[in-house]
Amino acid sequence: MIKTDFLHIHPEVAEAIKNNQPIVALESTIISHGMPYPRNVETAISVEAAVRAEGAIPATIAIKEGKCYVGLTSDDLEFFGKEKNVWKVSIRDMPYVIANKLPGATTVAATMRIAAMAGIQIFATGGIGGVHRGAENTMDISADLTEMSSTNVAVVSAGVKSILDIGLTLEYLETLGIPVVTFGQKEFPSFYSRKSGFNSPLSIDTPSSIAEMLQVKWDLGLNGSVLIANPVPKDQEVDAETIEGYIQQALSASTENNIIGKEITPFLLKYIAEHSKGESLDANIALIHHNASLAGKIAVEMKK
Ligand code: PSU
Ligand code: MN
Repeated sequence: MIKTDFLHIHPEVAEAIKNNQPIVALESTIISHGMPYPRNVETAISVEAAVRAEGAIPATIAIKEGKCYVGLTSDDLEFFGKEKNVWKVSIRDMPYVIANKLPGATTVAATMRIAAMAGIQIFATGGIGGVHRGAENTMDISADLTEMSSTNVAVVSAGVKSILDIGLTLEYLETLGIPVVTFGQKEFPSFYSRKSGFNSPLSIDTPSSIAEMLQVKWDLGLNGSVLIANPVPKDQEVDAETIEGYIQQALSASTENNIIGKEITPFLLKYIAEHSKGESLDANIALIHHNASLAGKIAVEMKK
């Protein structure tokens, strides 16, 4: 039995839970370790507004003072965007960071778990972690995937970033029994690009049909997530070859600098953002808004 004293639910979110209103969870690693200050804080605020615009309540999730916070204040968002000593918290980091009352930004995995503790069923982010290039040697597979195999929170992302091995990530999602649905097109998207070269296992065109599928999955007792891949808007796409160039450089730099473990993903993201002169950052922000809107629509449909 989970001790609920580890949960701190923002009053607005608590009210929404009580009234069975639609809620969308949002992560904080993206704020603390995925984007530079101050655009990270501006984005965190505007993404919450995108959820509200669909008629749902946003619940940004992070860890502080020994508790899992579900719903943050604007001061919290500023803190998590600005503060340098914020832990990147995946599942395995939760007990240490909570026991020691450290500030922690939650990854997709930890955000999902905390959302589930609060009874939230849908979550929007930019990109999920997955199977890294070279994982056949490094075994670097994000805990986001294993978490998605067991926790009943659907995830809207812009597909999988090509810092990962997209083909292996799709294979692993299949192994774990996680349905992958692309919204509105047949091809699985690769974050900055609407293309990836891989067909999406499933494709659905309406938020209501996605909501129905989620309901059926969980009514069947099939635990775990559904990955809802939402292609970046056409006018915000970054050319796949341009990005591949930055990714190759970033991967070489990570090898040269001996970056391993939980540091790899933030290192690659930072490298690409710094070297692509803001183009990738603009696309990143646009697609997070786009994902938050879709998650809001699905959350609203799920409550009908
Ligand atoms: N991919 C992105 N942006 C991100 C992340 C991944 O394009 O901000 C973050 C998410 O929080 C994700 C985490 O859950 O990185 C995965 O980290 P790791 O690969 O160490 O599991
Ligand atoms: Mn890893």
